[in-house]
This record gives sequence, structure tokens and C-alpha cells, in this order.
Amino acid sequence: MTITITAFERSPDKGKGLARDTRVRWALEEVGQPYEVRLVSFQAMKEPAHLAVHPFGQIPTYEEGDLTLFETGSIVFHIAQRHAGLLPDDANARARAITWMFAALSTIEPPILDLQNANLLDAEKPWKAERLPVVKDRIRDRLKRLSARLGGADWLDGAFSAGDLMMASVLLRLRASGILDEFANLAAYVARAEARPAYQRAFAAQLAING
Ligand code: GTB
Repeated sequence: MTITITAFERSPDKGKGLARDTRVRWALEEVGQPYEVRLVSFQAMKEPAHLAVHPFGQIPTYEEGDLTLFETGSIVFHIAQRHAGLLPDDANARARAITWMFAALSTIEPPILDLQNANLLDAEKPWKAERLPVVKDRIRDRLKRLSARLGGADWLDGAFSAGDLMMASVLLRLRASGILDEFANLAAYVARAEARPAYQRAFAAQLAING
């Protein structure tokens, strides 16, 4: 069955791979599933046809036969459940890998989004200068713990999993801030993830549209 995802017609990052379709492309590449992409403009995202697929008018979405999904956590989890390669067979190891997916999305990503919002949406606000250091320190606090847990390991829990895919996808958005490089093992972890052939293919595919 054909898998179709949606992505920005023109991503604001001009192909740096920061928009969230990259993590879905990456998951599909890891499990060797071909996919098609429907590009949507910012205007089309808020129109009824796209809102029927994504209630919040965002990308990415995932369509496969009569199944329609939104939210990258759910999409990557679905891909990892359906196809071998992103979740271990052992039930407990699988549960731990899924836990890391949730940790990426609900513990690590929110403070990173706060920083992005402070930089973009609050750019002209008088409180920005006071707020930025607080927001950055909240990220450092999380990364300090994550760095301690990862230690010298290649991946968070044994072999590379959907948990690492999601964690690296979240962390790489921090690179421009310089904060990632304050944690040498996390910077190396993200570089290791980005060096995977599946990530390289996903990155190249989005760059071909946006670069
Ligand atoms: N929780 C949802 C998920 O994980 O799927 C969040 C989806 C989301 O935020 N989608 C964004 C979107 O559609 C694109 S990825 N935004 C349009 C809108 O809300 O109207 C966020 C994003 C966009 C652009 C960059 N960039 O250019 O650097 C980075 C990240």
C-alpha cells in the first residue's frame, strides 16, 4: 500500500532538515519503506482538505490506505510497530525504547521549543533578554541529565531504536544555539545518528525540495 506523507511546499529552514517531516522520512528510510510526498503551502494547511487530515493544520501527516495519522510521535511509533528495524523484539527492551520516544517528545522537546519561540515569536518583546537565559538553563538542566544517562554509550538503550531517532531529531534542532556542543557526548550522539545512511537519504530528500 502506498504511504503518502505531507511536507512544507517551501520549508522556512531552506532544507536544514529541521521541519518535522524529516523524522518521518528518516523512520521510513530506516525500515526500507518507500513513500510519496504531498507538498502543502502554509495557506493550504489551514484549508478544509488538509484540516480533514490534520486537525491543527500542520505537517507532517501520514496516509496509508484508509489509515490517516498526524503527530510525529504517533507516526514514527506506527512505522516502528509495523516494520522491523526500529524497535527491539524483547518486550522489555521494546517498552524502554518507546519510553525514550516519549522522553524525547515530552521531556526534552518542550524546553527546546520554548527557546525557539523566545527567539522567533518574542523577538521584539521587552522581556526577551531576561527570559532567554532562563529558557536556555532549563534546556541545559535536561541535557545534563540526558548526557549523564548516555555516558559513553552509542545509543540510549542498546541498539539504535525509534527512541534514538526521536531523541536525535529533537536534539539536532539545538545545534544553532551552541547548547548541544556544551555536551560533547550528546553532540557526538547526534552526529552518529545523522551519519546513518537512512538519515542521509531522508535529509537529501527534503533538501531536494527546499534547498
Ligand atoms: N506535535 C506536532 C508533531 O510532532 O507532528 C507538531 C507539528 C508541527 O509543529 N508542524 C509544523 C507546522 O506544520 C512544522 S514542523 N507548522 C505550521 C503551522 O503550525 O502553521 C516545525 C518547524 C517548522 C519550521 C522549522 N524551520 O524552518 O526551522 C522548524 C520546525
